[in-house]
Formats: sequence, structure tokens, C-alpha cells
Amino acid sequence: MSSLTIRKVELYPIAMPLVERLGTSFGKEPFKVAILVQLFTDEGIMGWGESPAEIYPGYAYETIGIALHVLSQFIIPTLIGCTLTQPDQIVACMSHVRGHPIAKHGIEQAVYDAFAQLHQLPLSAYFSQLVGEIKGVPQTSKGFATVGVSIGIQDDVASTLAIIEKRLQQGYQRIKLKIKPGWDIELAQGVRAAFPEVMLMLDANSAYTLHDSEYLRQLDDYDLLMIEQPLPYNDIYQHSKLQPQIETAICLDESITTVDDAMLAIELGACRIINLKPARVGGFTESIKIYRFCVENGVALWIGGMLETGIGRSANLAFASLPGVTLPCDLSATDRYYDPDVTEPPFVIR
Ligand code: OSB
Ligand code: MG
Repeated sequence: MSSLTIRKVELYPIAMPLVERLGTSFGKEPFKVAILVQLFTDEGIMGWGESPAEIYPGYAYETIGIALHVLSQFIIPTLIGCTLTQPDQIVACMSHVRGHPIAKHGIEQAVYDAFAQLHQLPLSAYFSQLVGEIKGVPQTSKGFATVGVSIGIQDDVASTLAIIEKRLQQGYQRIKLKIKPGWDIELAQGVRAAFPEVMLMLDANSAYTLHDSEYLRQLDDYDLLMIEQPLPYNDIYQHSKLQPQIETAICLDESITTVDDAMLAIELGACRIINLKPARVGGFTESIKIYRFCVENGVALWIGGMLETGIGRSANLAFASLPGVTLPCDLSATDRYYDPDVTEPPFVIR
């Protein structure tokens, strides 16, 4: 039997400048922070992971300080000496800590990376093997992922158009624009007029309430692929009231933290699309469950990101290569985020 025993876990909190900061409805992080995780095993295999916790508790409650505290004080001490025969067993090893999915994801990613190495498979092939068959279809990696880019709130529509032009030339297949009240309808109108064909979506990061449903309905005129997380970050019910009132598909990001959330959201009609962000759901074990649920039920999904460094992004890319991931993912090339990144060679779009 092949197993891995955890010997040591090292954390590297890092901070690096962003090539372009991302302005959202909840603010703008000054630079990129993350905790890189190095997991050593008795078998001599070392796995890498990344907890993409941020500076401010704006997108998630887990700041980098909280994640470091929880990992070093409560999670890592209990992991030393744990023997795993399957990567998903790491979930039970961390279940004494409630919540803190972004922190746990860093450990999870390192465990999946180590197991892929143990089985001598690239992570993409290892994920395919773990997902197995769905409805008789083997989940063999596509060998690629289609990607889009997330563009922050700018000063005016003209400068947004210039950025979109540049991103389209670079090969991005979908444009996602961050919105907030007052930076929404005119923006969509201006972008649609300039780029009638582009695959366009908006991400509100919870900036509206159900009272805005009439207002949000105006967005139906701009042929949007979806609107991401219009209502509160922890809500599913109100989204289920909003979705029937607008034609644009709602995609949930913040609200989906487990496969149960995804099942509830789909059953209530709160969204038609799911942004599966591995760090937000606590890692690849829950990600595989959400992936299976979506593919089994014909729910469109894509892989989101948290401006991960090359370490976190490489695993997200491997997951995004699964065949059921049909919509473009937030997985931009290195030069969109960093100069240089922590990994080599850089990620490029082909
Ligand atoms: O809401 O999808 C989001 C980045 C950090 C936190 C939340 C979000 C984002 C992005 C960018 O939109 C995604 C990426 O390019 O990694
Ligand atoms: Mg989002």
C-alpha cells in the first residue's frame, strides 16, 4: 500500500507587487500576499501549496494574519506524524478546526501535489483519475484550459476599453469586469457598444441588495455571460428571489463554500453557473465533490482564482483542465499579475 506520512510543514508568508491592482466593490489590496506551504513526508516527497489569504477581510474573513495563526497554532501541530493513504484523508486531520478554508487549502494543495508525485502523475492526470467516470464518461484532462481575465474598477469607461483591447489582443477569451453601484449599467453599455461580440461578464462581489432587482434587470440588454455574486456574500435565498427576475445568469462565488451550498443554490434556482474557487471551498477534496455535482447535473462551472502566485495557479490550472470545466477560467498569464512570479517558467497564453 502506498502512503505518505507528514514529517514537517513549513510556511512562507510572502508579499509581492502586482503588475495591476484589482479594484473591487469592497476595495483594493495594495499588493499580493500569500502563504506558501511546503509539506515534507517521511517518504522523501515534498509537496507545495498556497493559501491565497489577503490583507483585508474584504472578500473573505481570513486575512493572512489569521491564516498564519490558525495554520501554525492549530492545524500543523496535529498533522505531524499523520499517515495518509488517500489525499482526501487530510480533511479529517484538519476537521477539529472549524472553517478557515483558505488556510486549509494551502495544506490540501500540498497533499494533492505530494500524492500526484507518489503516483508519478502530473497533477492534471491525478485529478482526472480521482474524479473517475461520470455518467460513463472518463474525466480525462483536456490538456488545456480556456482562460479569461478579471479587470478591476477603473476611473472611466474609456480607460476600461483600452485595457479590454489589450487583453483581447493577448488572447483572453472572456472579459470579467468588476462592478459596484454607479459603475455598472453605463460600463456594460459602453463595453458592449465597443465590443459587440466579446464574451463579457460582471462581478459585483456582493455590492447590491434584492431591492436593486429592477435596476439590475437593465443589465439584461447587454448579452452578458453571467453576473457574479450580486447579493450578500453569505446568501443563497435572496439570490433565488433575484434569479427569476433577471434574464442574465447569476453565478455564485462567495456564497458557495461547500457542495451542500452548491446543491441548495441549484435546487432553489439561486444561480445557473458556479464559480468553483478551490481556496474558497477549502481545497481540492471539496472541489472534486462540487465538480462531480455540477457535471452530473449539467450545471455550468468554471474555475475562479484569488490572484494566486504560480504555485496556487498551477494546481488551479490542472483542475481547470478537467473536461467538465466548460467556461473560461480566471487563470491569467504571469504577466497579468507579477513581474517576476515565484515560479519559472512563466505562464503564457497560447
Ligand atoms: O471575486 O473572483 C473574485 C480575486 C481575489 C478575490 C476575489 C476575486 C478575485 C478575482 C480575480 O476576480 C481572479 C484571478 O484572476 O485570480
Ligand atoms: Mg468573484
